[in-house]
Amino acid sequence: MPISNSDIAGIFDEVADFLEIKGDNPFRVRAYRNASRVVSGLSRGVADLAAEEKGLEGIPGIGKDLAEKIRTIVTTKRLPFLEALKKEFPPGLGAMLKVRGLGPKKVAALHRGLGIGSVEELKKAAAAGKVRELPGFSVKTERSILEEIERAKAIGGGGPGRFKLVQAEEKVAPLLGKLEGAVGVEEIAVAGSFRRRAETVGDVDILVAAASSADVMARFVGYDDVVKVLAEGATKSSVVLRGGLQADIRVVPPESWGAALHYFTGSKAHNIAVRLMGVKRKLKVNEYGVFRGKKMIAGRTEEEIYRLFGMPYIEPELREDRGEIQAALAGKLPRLITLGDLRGDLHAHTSESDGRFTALEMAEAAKARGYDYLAITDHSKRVTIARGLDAKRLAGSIKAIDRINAKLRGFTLLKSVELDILADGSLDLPDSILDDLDLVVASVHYNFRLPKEKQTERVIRALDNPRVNIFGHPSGRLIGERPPYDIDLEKVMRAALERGCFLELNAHPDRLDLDDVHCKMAKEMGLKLALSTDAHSADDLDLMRFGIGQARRGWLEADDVINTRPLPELRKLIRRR
Ligand code: DGT
Ligand code: CA
Ligand code: CA
Ligand code: ZN
Repeated sequence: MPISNSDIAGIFDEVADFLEIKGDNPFRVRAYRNASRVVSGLSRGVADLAAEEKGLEGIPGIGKDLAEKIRTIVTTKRLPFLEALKKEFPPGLGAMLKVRGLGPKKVAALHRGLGIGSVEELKKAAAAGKVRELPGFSVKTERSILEEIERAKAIGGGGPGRFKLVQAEEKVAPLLGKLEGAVGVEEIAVAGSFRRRAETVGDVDILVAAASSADVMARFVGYDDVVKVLAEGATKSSVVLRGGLQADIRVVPPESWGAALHYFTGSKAHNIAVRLMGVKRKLKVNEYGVFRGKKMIAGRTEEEIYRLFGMPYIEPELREDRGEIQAALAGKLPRLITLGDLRGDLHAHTSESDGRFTALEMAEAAKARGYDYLAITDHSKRVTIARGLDAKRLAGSIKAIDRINAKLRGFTLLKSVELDILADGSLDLPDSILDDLDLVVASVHYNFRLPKEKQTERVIRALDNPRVNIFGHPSGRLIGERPPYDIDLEKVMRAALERGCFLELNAHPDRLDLDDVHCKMAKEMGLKLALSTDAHSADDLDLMRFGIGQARRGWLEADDVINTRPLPELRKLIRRR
């Protein structure tokens, strides 16, 4: 299993952090940061390039020394240089870098000035009022350090111990490839939170049906990417993969496949609810099957188990004990949306702002995915770091899109913008230019710390403008990195419904914003959502699968999502005036 670009980028980032803590030459630090960025942006695997003569030397920003280090990482999966560097510091120092607001410089100051070497020690020192005495720190930074440590615990998702679904997918796909060919394997699936498409997973649970387990088990514990074997047995084992993700495997006899898949898919709450239904009928439900006394009466398939209890099949995304069992019994399960229901994507960036491809390239990529339309939503001027467009540049883009549309057959680029909502709820561009657009997505990118009431009013005021159609990434969270801003989303949803506009379900796996609970809330109040990728490259259009997972967790059907409509219907649906 070759090492991935993101693994290599992660190693370089770590080198840069530790060099900076050490006080090394800033140019050297920058070279590693730059290399990390370059490597993670490459569309080809660095491991492949390393195998070619001069393959690495052609990459901009990768000099001879870095190319050598990449070769070392690719062949040995380690970088002794980094390991030696880390040994110069206490082992808990790396975790301090993950506290938001603490960069290498602050961590270095805390380490040098107070001998702090871990998050625990930092928390104690901050609580004791010692941090404020360091040069460059204040009572305010001390307080925010304490808040951030607490917050990191509270977010959970993506934080210590949990991984985003996209990270788990990257690690699991090649591992499954390795296991699939094993002797005697009849079925293989990833169960657990991964199968339920939860936004983060604690570990991955691989389930195998096989008459004999020896080969598949040997392949699992012997897999290249395993850094630690936690437990090893004939039918179950656990390992830690490179990067820290834990994988569990269970091998079951084929006749128990359905029962085991049901059990290990969970959730635990759903399992308990089903088991209780069994208890009422004097049946035992476990991972081997459903039993009356010693006789197994169901368990080869999941459908068989649900049928036994008078229910149709319940999709994994619904299995959270949030009413799915009652709905199934009443014949009222939703017909969950699928990727194939979508006719277009309503949020995409191009190289005009912070995307990587032109509008034409994005159009071709969207068309190749079977879509009828794609909204080009580059940033507006306030978002300077993304080279946001002013009215004049946007007018230029509009003309360019008209020219592209004149050439495209059976596909339409929608003229749009991701319009920044300013602190007081006014909009970043004048109405006159917005009138020339097909659609406006408005989002918050700054002033996250307003009090809840102010934040809510701010957004609703933006929605008051009849040119606004969609409120983008409504909570502003970044999974595991940034909590939602304080906002009354229910109130915003009602306001959107009254005004004939929509909220976005941003499908990007770092956002998945709205969350599943708010998706369901929207559906129940009759508010439809726009399901969009926020693509910054052509490949990003494929991130839609994460949004579909989230939508399904939120019980959404095709009808609940506006971009399942053919273009003429979509146009009618979003018209406000
Ligand atoms: P995670 O890993 O924290 O993201 O969440 P899950 O749901 O993947 O949980 P995990 O890996 O601990 O266990 C996988 C499944 O196994 C879980 O969804 C349901 C089942 N399971 C685990 N422990 C129990 C239990 O104590 N009772 C029941 N009924 N099921 C359990
Ligand atoms: Ca799990
Ligand atoms: Ca597990
Ligand atoms: Zn965007």
